[in-house]
Amino acid sequence: MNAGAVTAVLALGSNLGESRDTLSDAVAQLADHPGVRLQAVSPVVRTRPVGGPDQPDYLNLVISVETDLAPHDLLAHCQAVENAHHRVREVRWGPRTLDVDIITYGDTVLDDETLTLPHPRASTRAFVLQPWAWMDPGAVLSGTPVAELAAKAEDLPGLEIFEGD
Ligand code: A4P
Ligand code: MG
Repeated sequence: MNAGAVTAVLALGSNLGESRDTLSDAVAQLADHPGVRLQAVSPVVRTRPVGGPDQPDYLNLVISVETDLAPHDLLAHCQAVENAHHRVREVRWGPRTLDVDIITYGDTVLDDETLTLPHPRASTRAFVLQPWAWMDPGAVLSGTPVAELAAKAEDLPGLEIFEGD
């Protein structure tokens, strides 16, 4: 790992359009930056929507990257990848072609107008926690094993590995 580089965990979700292709493209685009190196990719999971209006099931996955970018620069990069997929923000928690969230950035704890780290809702969401635990069985979030958090998450029933349509 480069001096000063940090490991970040990113969560991707899509429930509009060709979601499987969107997720693959987005992982490639996230890694296609001189300050970002892909370390690991989770299985793709099909998940029931959490919150928001009545909407289709999601495909979700998690990646870990080694990055030289500062937290807000990494957020800007994630948003540029979202925008490349014509994401339009209309309804909070509503359907989207692509959502990219920063779940953790090293051990950084931060809360300002544009960025909260760790992601404030990640610790209760199986659609983030379960693929993360499969990718990295030893992962810990704010002191608790991610696999333990996943087992308690209300949206765990109904989550399944996506093998393709
Ligand atoms: N922001 C603050 N902290 C972060 C962070 N750690 N990572 C700010 C990314 N963004 C962060 O996000 C709104 C603002 O959050 C951003 O401008 C950024 O400055 P957004 O992506 O524009 O809006 P959103 O995604 O609709 O809202 P939010 O609150 O991020 O929604 P969530 O919590 O991400 O939930 N169900 C399933 N099964 N699978 C899903 O993927 N996703 C959501 C979205 C709801 N239900 C879902 C899924
Ligand atoms: Mg988001």
